[in-house]
Amino acid sequence: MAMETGLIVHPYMRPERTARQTFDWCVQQAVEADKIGFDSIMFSEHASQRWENIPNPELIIAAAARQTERIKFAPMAHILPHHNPAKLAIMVGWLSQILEGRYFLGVGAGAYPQSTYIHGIKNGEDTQFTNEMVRESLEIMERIWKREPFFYEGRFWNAGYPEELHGEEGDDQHMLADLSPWGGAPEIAVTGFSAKSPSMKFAGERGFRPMSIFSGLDALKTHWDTYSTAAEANGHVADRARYHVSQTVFVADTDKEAKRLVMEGPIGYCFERYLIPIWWRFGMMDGFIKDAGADRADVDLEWVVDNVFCVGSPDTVVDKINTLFEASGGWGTLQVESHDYYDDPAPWFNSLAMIQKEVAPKISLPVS
Ligand code: FMN
Repeated sequence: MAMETGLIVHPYMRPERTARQTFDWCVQQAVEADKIGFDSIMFSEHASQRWENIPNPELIIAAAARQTERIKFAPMAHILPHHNPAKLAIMVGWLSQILEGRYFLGVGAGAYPQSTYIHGIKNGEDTQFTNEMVRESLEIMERIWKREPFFYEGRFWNAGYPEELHGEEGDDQHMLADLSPWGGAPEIAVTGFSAKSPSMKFAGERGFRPMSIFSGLDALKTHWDTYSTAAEANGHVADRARYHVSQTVFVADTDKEAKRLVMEGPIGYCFERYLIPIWWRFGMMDGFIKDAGADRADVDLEWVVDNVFCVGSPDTVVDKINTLFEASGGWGTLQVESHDYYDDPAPWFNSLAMIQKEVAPKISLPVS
């Protein structure tokens, strides 16, 4: 089976973009990715970052639902400690019904401390309890989706589901709306990041779909080990075909042109000003330096483009991804990191089309 294609939209917009420009670019990408044949598109949820300015992925998903036909959507992820679980369960159920199954649900414990602070959790506090919040929130959501009567008084939230009463013939007041997800329950995905990722363990225990933010081969290997060990211990099959990994990928006709478009375009601009500092701050750069056997002093934008990204002609990108697959064991969906091509989408959409038509069909999971 060939690798599937996805987009992950954070969306890394230049700080001067308006909310309307960001919203339009996100919907435009969903429509184009659907036409090109991408399998999925995910929108992240961040309430604090100027460069990652989607606070409500569900609004973009709803807007794109009517203009797309095949592509599947996911919030990646709803940060569960930042939501009332009953409200979220109802919204997710309704949205997945609107999408008639083209929806899966990403859940997470948190990302940036500023966003967590906005939601009432102080910086510097031991935030381990946010993982407990995720478990409690999911338990509530799953019980609401079952539509059986309960009342739950939890550590963080109270919630319930009422009994459906029997009414008189011709009186519909007793009828409860069915806001459970399409098919009963959505497929759930979890993103892992740190070396000994509790998120990956949780995903494995529950048989959820795993996703890794690419931060070097060691992290990928430990993520899969953690996930598959927890999955097998709990009676789930750990299937690499369900595994999503996000990566920066850009394809053009030649290696030279692809590198120029990345270095001089929106991807280079974003990495210089935002993501290279973030990669240092969150330890991701150390993983890449180790993989390349490089020196910290060597690291600049060009080094990242040559050694970390998958950039080049279709043949070069096929080679780079196949090399990563052989070293890591591979994954089922390449989740391409989206960037701000709002002013000139053509190079970006050309790249996505080449990824779909000329790269993905040539990548298969290694036979184990
Ligand atoms: N999780 C997502 O699902 N989507 C994101 O956009 C996202 N952005 C993140 C950005 C940064 C800088 C960090 C540190 C984390 C981000 N996360 C995101 C959360 C991680 O994927 C992960 O769920 C969290 O860091 C806990 O990971 P762990 O259990 O592997 O330690």
